[in-house]
Amino acid sequence: MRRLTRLIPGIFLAGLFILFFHNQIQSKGSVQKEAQQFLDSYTKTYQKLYYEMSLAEWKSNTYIMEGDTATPAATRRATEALANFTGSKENIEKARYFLKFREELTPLQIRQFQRILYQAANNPQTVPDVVKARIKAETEQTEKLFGFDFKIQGKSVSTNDIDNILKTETDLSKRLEAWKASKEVGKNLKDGLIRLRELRNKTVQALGYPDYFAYQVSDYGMSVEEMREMTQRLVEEVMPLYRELHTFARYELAKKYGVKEVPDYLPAHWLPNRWGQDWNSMITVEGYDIDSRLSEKSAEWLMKQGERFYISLGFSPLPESFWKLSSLYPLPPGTPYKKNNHASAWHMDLEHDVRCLMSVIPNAEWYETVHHELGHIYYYLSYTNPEVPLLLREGANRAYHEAVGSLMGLAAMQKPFLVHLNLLPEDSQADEMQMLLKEALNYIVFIPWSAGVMTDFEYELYSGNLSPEAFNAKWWELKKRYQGIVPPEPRGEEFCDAASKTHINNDAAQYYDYALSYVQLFQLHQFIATKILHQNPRATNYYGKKEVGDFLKSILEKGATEDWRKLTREKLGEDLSAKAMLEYFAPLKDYLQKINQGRKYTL
Ligand code: X8Z
Ligand code: ZN
Repeated sequence: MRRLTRLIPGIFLAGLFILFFHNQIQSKGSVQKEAQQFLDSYTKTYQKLYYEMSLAEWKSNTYIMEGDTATPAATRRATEALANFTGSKENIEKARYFLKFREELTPLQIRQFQRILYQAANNPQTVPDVVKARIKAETEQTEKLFGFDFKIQGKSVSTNDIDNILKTETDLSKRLEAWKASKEVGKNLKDGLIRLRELRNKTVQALGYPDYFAYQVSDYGMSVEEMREMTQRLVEEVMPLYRELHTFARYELAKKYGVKEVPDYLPAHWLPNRWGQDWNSMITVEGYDIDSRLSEKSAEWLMKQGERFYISLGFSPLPESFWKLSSLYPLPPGTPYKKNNHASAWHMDLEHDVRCLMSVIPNAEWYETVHHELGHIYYYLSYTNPEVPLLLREGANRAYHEAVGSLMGLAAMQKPFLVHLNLLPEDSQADEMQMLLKEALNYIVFIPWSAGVMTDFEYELYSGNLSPEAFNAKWWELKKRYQGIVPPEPRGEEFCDAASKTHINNDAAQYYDYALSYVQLFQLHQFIATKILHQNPRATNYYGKKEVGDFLKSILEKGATEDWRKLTREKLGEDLSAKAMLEYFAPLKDYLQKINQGRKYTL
C-alpha cells in the first residue's frame, strides 16, 4: 500500500515533469524557430538594402563631380532606406522581445539580435528627422572632403603630390607651402563637423547612449572610461621610446633642413606626413632603400604582389570582380571629376562583391597600404562562409579588422622577405638597428597620434561637447602634449586642422581601433614568428608558409561569432597587451639614448 500510495503520486509527478519538460523543449524550440524566422527575413532585407547603399556610396566616393546633384541624392535615398529599416521601431521591438528569451536562444542568435540593436542605435526611427539630417550632412561632408581641389601656388595638386613633397623636399619654404595647402580643406569642413557632432550625438542618444563616442566604444563591450584607460596606458607605455624618437627627429631634421637652432617641438611641416602620424620616410637606411626599389615597379605590380603574398599563405586568388570593379589607381590627369583619395576596402553585398578604393602609386607607403587593404578583403572573404550569419560578417572587433592587413604590411617589409622578392640583394648589409629605427618611426610614432591626439580630440568633441571656438586650439594642444608637434605658424579658429583628417569626418569616434590594432598586430606577429615559424620576429619571411595562413584563417573565418577577448586568449594565449610591441623595439632604446646623448629632451 504504502508502496502503491507512494508510487501513484510518483508516477503522477513524473508524468507532470515529462509534460512540463516536453512543453519547455517545445517552447524553447519554438522561440528559437520563431527567432530564426525573424532573423532570416531581417537578414534578407538587410542584405538587399545594404548592397543598394554600398553601390550608391561607391559611386559617391569614386565619382565626385562639381554640380552633380544626382549622385549624392541617390546615395542619400539608399542610405535612408537602410536606416529606416535598421532603425525601425518594429525591428527594435522584435530584437528586444527575443532577447528577453535569451536562455532559449542559441549564442549565435543572441549575437545577431545584439547586432541588430547596435545598428538600430545609429538610425533610430524614433527620431527620423535627426537621422535624415545626419545622413544628408554626412554625404555633404564626404563630398566636400574628397571634392576639394588642393592647390599649391594656384596649381591643382593631388594628395599624392603633396605627400611626395613632404617626403622628399628639403627646402623648408616649399615644405611649408605644401603642408599649408594640405590643411586648407579643413576650413570648409568645420561647419559640417559642428553639425555632424550634434546630429551623431542626438541619434544615438535616442536609444540611450550618452553620446556618439560612447556608442562607438560600446562596440568593444567597453565603457568610455575603460577605453580611455587603455589608450592612455598605451601612450604611457611607449612614451620612453617615443621621447627618444622625438629627440632624434628634432636633431636629425634640423640637420637635414640646415636649421642651426634645434626647436624644442617639431614644426608640423618638418615631418614627412601631413598629420605627423608616420615618420619612417625621414630616414633612408643604406642597403634597405625600398622606396627607390619600389619606384622602379608599377602600381599594378604592387597590387599583384600583395595578392601573391596572401595566395602564398594559402588564401585564394581575389575574385575576378575585385579586379574589374575596384578603383585602384589615381585618376588620370585631366579627369573632370575626383574620387576619395583615402584607401578603403568594401564588402559591398556581404558576400563576394569585395572592392578596394585606392590611389596606388609605386612607393613604400602604398606598398604597405596595399597589404593593409587586402587584409580587409581577405577578412571579408574568409568570414563569408555558411558558418557565419550575414549579420555577424564583421571582425572579431574593429581593431582585429585593422590588424590583419597591417600585420602583413609589417611582414612584407622585413629583410628576408624582401630578399626573397629580389627587392634587396642577398648580401644586403643593411644595419639592423637602423631598420628597427625606421620601423619605430612608423609603429611607435603612431601610438601618441592614434591613442592620444585622435582619441582625445574625438572624446572632447563628442563626450565633452568641445566648443567650436576651441576646435583648433584643442587640436594643437593635444598635438603638442602627445606628439611634441607644433604648428609652423599660428593657426586660429578659422582653420579646422582636425578636419583635414579623413576619419574625423567619415569614420567618427573610432580611431583608437588603429591604436589597438597595432598592439594586436605585434602580438600576432610575435606568435607567428616564434610559435609557428621559429624565426626572429625582426627578420621573418612568411612567404609560402601555409601554417601562417591556416592560423590567420582560423581567426578570420570566425567573423564576429565569438567574443573578441575569448578569441584573443584562445589564439594567442594572452590578453590584449603592448608587451609584444615593446619587446620588439626594446633594443632601440639604448641605441637611441647613445645617439641622443647630450641632446636636449623636451617631452
Ligand atoms: O585609414 C587607414 C586605412 C584605412 S582602411 C588605410 N589607416 C589609418 C590612417 O591612414 O590614418 C591605416 C593606418 C592608420
Ligand atoms: Zn583599414
